[in-house]
Order: sequence, then C-alpha cells, then structure tokens
Amino acid sequence: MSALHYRAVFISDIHLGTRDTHCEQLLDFLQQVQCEQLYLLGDVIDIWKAKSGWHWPMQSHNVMHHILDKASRGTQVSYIPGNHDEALRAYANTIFEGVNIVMEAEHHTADGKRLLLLHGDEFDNAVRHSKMLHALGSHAYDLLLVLNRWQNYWRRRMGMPHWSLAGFIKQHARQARAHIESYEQAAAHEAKRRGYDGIVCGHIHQAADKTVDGIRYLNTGDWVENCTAIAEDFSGQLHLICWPRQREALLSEACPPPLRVDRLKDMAA
Ligand SMILES: [Mn+2]
Repeated sequence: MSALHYRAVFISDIHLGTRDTHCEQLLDFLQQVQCEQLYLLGDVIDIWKAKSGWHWPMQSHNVMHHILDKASRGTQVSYIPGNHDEALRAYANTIFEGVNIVMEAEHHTADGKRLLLLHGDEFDNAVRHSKMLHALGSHAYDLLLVLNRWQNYWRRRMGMPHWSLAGFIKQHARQARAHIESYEQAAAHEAKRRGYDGIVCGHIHQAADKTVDGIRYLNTGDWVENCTAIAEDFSGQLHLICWPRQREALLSEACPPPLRVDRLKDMAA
C-alpha cells in the first residue's frame, strides 16, 4: 500500500540498462508513492549503452514492471523520450501498455499554472562543453594527479613555475557551473517565449527548483547519482524531493489524499 499521495510526479534520467541506476531506491520510491499522473521525462532506458553492453538485472525489470503496473491501476503515465532513448521518439503519439509516448507535454497544476514538460536535450547548445568536461570526469582525475606530479617535476627542472591541478579543477568547475546556468536560462526562455508559467525538464542530472527570469524552472535530476524527483501535491505546490535524504521525514508526515469533489460527484451520479 502506497503511503505518499501526490497529484503528479515527474522523474527522468533513470538510465536503465546501465550499471549506474539506483534501481532499489527507485523501486522503493515508486512503491511508496501513489499519483494521478506520472511523467517520465526521458533517458529512462539507456539505449545508447545497449550498443556497448546491455545490463538488465531483475531490478531493472521490476522498475519497468512497476511503472506499467501503475499505468494499469489508473495512473496516467506519460513518457517523453530523451536523447538516450531517442529511438522511442519514432513512437511518439502512440500508447504502449497504457503509457502515453509523446515528444513533449503540458501539465496544468491544481492552482492553474501551465507547465511545459520536455527532456531538455533541445537546449544542448548551451551545455555542449560541459558534456565534454563530464566525459573527462572522475576517471581522468586520478591520472591527472599522477601527471601533475610528473609534470611539475619537469617544470621545476626546466625552471618553469608550478602548475596547479587544484586551480585547473576549480576553473573547470566554474565553467561547468556556467554551462548549467546557460542551460537553465535557455529552458526558462523557451517556456517564457511559449507563454508557460514554468518548465519541468531533466537531462543535465542537476535537480533544481528556482525562478529564472520570472519562470519557474524545475529539473527532475536523475536516478544514477542523486535519486531525485519533482512532485505536485493536491494544492498545486511543487516539491523537489531527494528520496534518500527525505524518505523517512516524508513517510512520517504522510497522510491520506484529500477526497476530490469531482470524484464525489461521480459517485453520486
Ligand atoms: Mn539526456
């Protein structure tokens, strides 16, 4: 029995098919949460990675099964493919096992706000460089440390000044930050241009809830590092959830969903 009730839940960047997905966390989240609408905002299945070795344990299967189970029990499930599952874009505007596949969607909150929903690789021009930095990533870090020591030995011998790895990383962290900000601005700009009150997207694995240029910018984050989601309660308030950090607190405060007037009308009819 689910404990947490939301009007809508938005998740993305699950990357099923890779070894990186926190399947157990996600499965726990899906089991504890009940919602009227579930939006999957892309990179749910990592079809890119399938080419270099598919990793599909029972847990990945369970995640898919649970999502389809929700769809069969009355949750409206919408799936907006991202760039890692872009093969599914060919199936846009079809319904698969109760899951509505669409290129983008519009969500109306309980308090009447219009939100644009998409994956977000549409704004890749703004983050192209940070992707490259991302690829450089943690594996290169250890190697850099070794090279830095070796390099400074030779620089000293040649009478050159010391070169700082810490400074190099700081500089690149600043650049990565700047690219994330460009992405957020590009997303907010698109929502504003099209007359929306806000945008919910994913793609950059950087969960957020902020106002950018007068537009509510929400990013669902990911389930490979952060285990985050956006959820709308029955009053229309939107919340950024970091599941591992907030799980206990959310479950201890959980209360049943409000009775909906339209449902009461249906029952009376
Ligand atoms: Mn993506």
